[in-house]
This record gives sequence, C-alpha cells and structure tokens, in this order.
Amino acid sequence: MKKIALITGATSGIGAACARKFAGAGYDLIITARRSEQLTMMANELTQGFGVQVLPCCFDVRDREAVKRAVDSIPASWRDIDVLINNAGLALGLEPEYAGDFTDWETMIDTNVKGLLYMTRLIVPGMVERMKGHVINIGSVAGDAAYAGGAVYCATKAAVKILSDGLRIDLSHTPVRVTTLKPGLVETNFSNVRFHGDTERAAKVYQGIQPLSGDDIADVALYAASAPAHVQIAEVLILATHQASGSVICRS
Ligand code: NDP
Ligand code: 8X3
Repeated sequence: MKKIALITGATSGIGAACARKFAGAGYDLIITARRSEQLTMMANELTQGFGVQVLPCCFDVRDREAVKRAVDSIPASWRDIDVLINNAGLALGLEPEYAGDFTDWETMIDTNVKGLLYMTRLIVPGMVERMKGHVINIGSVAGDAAYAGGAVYCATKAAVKILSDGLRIDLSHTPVRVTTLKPGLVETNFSNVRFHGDTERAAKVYQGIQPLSGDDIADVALYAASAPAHVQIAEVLILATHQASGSVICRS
C-alpha cells in the first residue's frame, strides 16, 4: 500500500533531502514551499528520478488563510497523509536580543512556530480519524540552549520542542506518533537566508568543520517513520562530530 508524506519547505536543504529520501522509499509526496518555480523543478526531479506521484502545493506557511485554502484543495486521493514533516523554517540575523530587527523576529516566529501550528491543526485531525499517522517536526539544537545573537531563533526552536511534546501527549490515546529532530550545523541555504544573502559570511559558518548534510537528517527522519508501529522515536539530537552544543564547535 502506497504511503503519502507531506513535506513543508521542500525546495531546499533538509526538506528537499527528505523529499528525495522518502521518494526513494516509495512514498508519494505532497511538497510545499513559497517559490513555485523551484517547487515545480523539485516535483519533476522526484517524479522522473523515483517514479512516485508528486503533488506540488505553493503557499506561505505564515498565511493562515492560504494554508487552509491549500490544505482544503488537496484532492481526495491525496488526503490520507501518513507522514507530515513540518520543516519549513528559518533564522534571520545574529544581533543581540536588545538590538534585533522586529521584522526578522516576526518572520521567524510566524514561520517556525505559527506555520508549524497551522499545518498541524489542519493535517493531524485526519490522522486521528484514520487512527494512523506520524508528525515529524524539525526542531534544532538551538532549541536546547540560547547562543549569542540567536535568542529569538532559539526560542522558536524551543517552542517546536514543547509543541511536539504537547502534541505527543494529546495524541497518546491514538497510534499517531510525534518525532522532534534537533539537527546541529547542517550545510544548506540556512545561513545565506540568516545573513540576508551575504554568502561570504554564510560560508564561514561551515569553515573548519565537516557539517551535516540535509541527507544526514533525512536518514533519521526516514528511520523514525519506518520504525515498527509500537516504536515512537520521540526526539533525536543530531550533531556534527566536532560540534558539542549550539555554541561549542571545534574547528580545525
Ligand atoms: P533552507 O533555507 O535550505 O530551506 C528552508 C525551506 O523552508 C525552503 O524550502 C523554503 O522554501 C522553506 N520556507 C521558508 N520560509 C517559508 C514560508 N514562510 N513558507 C513556506 N516555506 C518556507 O534551510 P534548511 O533546510 O537548513 O532549514 C529547514 C529547517 O531545518 C528549518 O526549520 C531550520 O530551522 C531547521 N534547521 C536547520 C539547521 C541548519 O543548520 N541548516 C539546523 C537545525 C534546524 P521557499 O523559500 O521556496 O519558501
Ligand atoms: C540551526 C542550527 O546552531 O545554526 O538550527 O542554530 S544553529
């Protein structure tokens, strides 16, 4: 029986890697993001590369009405979603909390926290009704402890951990599972976005250390989704070997 995974933020980085990994395992995919051209390219790549069905869905997770319209427009044959990967997210800026940018803060909170909640609220009821499903939320090592200049981003990822824990409690009478993945340094477009397109500054984040790849995180996501039904991988912290925490990184 074919399974369906819905992955938010599938045009880049960890989300794109999860899309490839789950397609490789035979899942049909609903992939979402804001950039329609990249989404179409990704859909074509997955269809051609893995022979799976792909439904691209273009919307901004911050826009509650748009999220609802998009979810309502999912055709009946795609509605039995087995895995929801709440991945869309970002960090913006690295300024001290007392000097941060209001717009950056609002974008991070609206995307990482409210967007994840909108998706959860709209997709999980179907899982409960079918008594089947799995929510994989992409948190971060940043949610375990604050680091300099990262307070608001760290707070959004701490929120992801707590929202996942709460959801797991609220679903504990059902077979629906909830997993939080907490990656450390993963080389994606993340730092380019954080530094508003300053690629030189972004590259420095990954200097002197072999960072994780999106694929490393996708491996763990697929492992969690493939575990036997009685096994709930609740939380996994995944660090590069020379990273010990959000702020302790040993560079050569
Ligand atoms: P990327 O920038 O490479 O990918 C982010 C994805 O999110 C893109 O597909 C982007 O697509 C999508 N996205 C961003 N904002 C929105 C939005 N408002 N609505 C819909 N989609 C959106 O970064 P990563 O792959 O690294 O990040 C993925 C997740 O992993 C994030 O939640 C991040 O916080 C988390 N993470 C990243 C780590 C890292 O070191 N890279 C470590 C720990 C966690 P588009 O622009 O087309 O909308
Ligand atoms: C992203 C990882 O350590 O750059 O969540 O904040 S970190």
